[in-house]
Amino acid sequence: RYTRTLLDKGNGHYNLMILCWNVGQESPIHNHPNSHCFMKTLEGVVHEELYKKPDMTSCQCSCGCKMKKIDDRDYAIDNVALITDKDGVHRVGNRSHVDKAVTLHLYSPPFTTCHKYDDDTSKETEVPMGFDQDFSGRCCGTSCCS
Ligand code: 2CO
Ligand code: FE2
Repeated sequence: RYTRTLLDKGNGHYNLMILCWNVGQESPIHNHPNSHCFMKTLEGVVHEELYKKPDMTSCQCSCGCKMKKIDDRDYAIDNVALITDKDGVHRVGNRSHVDKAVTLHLYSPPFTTCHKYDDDTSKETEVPMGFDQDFSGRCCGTSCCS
């Protein structure tokens, strides 16, 4: 799966992180609870699919209904995306078979769990958002960013 590296905790106001996407890697469909998610592509191209949850009152199947795709876009180097739960939920991935991708993410306020959504049933599951590396306590120049 893609890796998440924490760069800065913004005194508790935001999390700034780098995500690295190997060829073909993608996230599940997920939300960003009560937060603003800014994403900038630093290397490669990432693809975003934007979804809404289906209207469960008109869902005919007792096992649930498919997530509704409402948009689909590529973000090349320096392109910036913004998503909140009001806009929908999304899946992000690197569709290249050749090139890796690197993205910079700012989440304000920070969050530690999100929900993922099953493509076919829209079933929601809470998942912890872990980091593979945490550089937020590193010294930068003469001061330490704790
Ligand atoms: N939100 C996902 C994460 O922090 C990455 S997709 O872009 O928001 O792992
Ligand atoms: Fe996301």
